[in-house]
Amino acid sequence: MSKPVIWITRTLSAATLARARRDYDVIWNDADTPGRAADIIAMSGQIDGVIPCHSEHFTADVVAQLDPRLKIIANHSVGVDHCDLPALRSRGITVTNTPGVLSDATAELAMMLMLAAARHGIAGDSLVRTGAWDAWSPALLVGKQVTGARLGIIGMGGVGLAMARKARGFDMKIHYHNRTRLSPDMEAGAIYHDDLDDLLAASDFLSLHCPSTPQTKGLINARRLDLLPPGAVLVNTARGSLVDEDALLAAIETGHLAAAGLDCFDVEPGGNPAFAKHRNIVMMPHVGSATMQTRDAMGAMALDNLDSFFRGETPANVV
Ligand code: 8YV
Repeated sequence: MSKPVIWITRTLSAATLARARRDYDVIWNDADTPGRAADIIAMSGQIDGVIPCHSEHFTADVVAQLDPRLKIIANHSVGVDHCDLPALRSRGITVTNTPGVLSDATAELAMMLMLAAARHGIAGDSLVRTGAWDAWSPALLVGKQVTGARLGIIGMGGVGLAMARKARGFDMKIHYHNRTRLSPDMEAGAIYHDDLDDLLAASDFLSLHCPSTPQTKGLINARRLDLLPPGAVLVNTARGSLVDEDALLAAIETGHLAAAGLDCFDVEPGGNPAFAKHRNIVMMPHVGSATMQTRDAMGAMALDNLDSFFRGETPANVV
């Protein structure tokens, strides 16, 4: 029997590509360029399944033009905001994601951004790197201590929980807001705020770990930034759409926010050029899950989902 044909849109890990080639007829975009709407539509007539990243956008318009041959979108991501799920459901196309396996890597990057933002990581690095470090003073680059500070987490799914675990190692006090309150076991002493505004008032540091949906677009706006204590630090490793970037810039410029650490932006790739002159905004190019171990695990999970589907079973991670 011939193998199902799958399209791998980007450069996944070597282990993922090897396993995919063993079990499927693979069309791999080795140029590693994002699949544009026209590519997705054209390719859909040649493939039974696809492993896309968040860089391939299955909008309602694209979905309406997909060839009926394409039966499964096995995402190499936990976020599915690049997929119009109602449109895909109405076409009977199965969609899966990769929850859990990227939680630690993403939380590690959030910790890195939080610490670098709190302790002037960019300003310090550039002072030494450029040879401009010509004096030392006890007043040099005095930052904000995380030990004993309150960390507010919005979204206590896999990544939020991993962030809480890591931050406890830094003796931070964990507060959180989530659609539903966790069991006492899972809370592990974290303080639940049913009302998001209450969480903000209790967050010396705020880290975002909720999905991007129409309801969470612009969640962190000027009013909500204002509710944070003066000198707070914002960290976003979730999605750029959660934050009103003009409001963030204003809060940095007035000094109400001491610093920010961002892995996600409204416009990707590219980011927000207006942030560049602020060395208290630490930026990374959407690489939260980019460790070798996690890339392998994400690829393996996407392939497990495809394997189940082509065996006629329901994949474990249908969204
Ligand atoms: C990935 C992500 O880098 O999983 C997600 O939702 O945003 C990132 O972890 C990306 O989607 C890789 O395919």
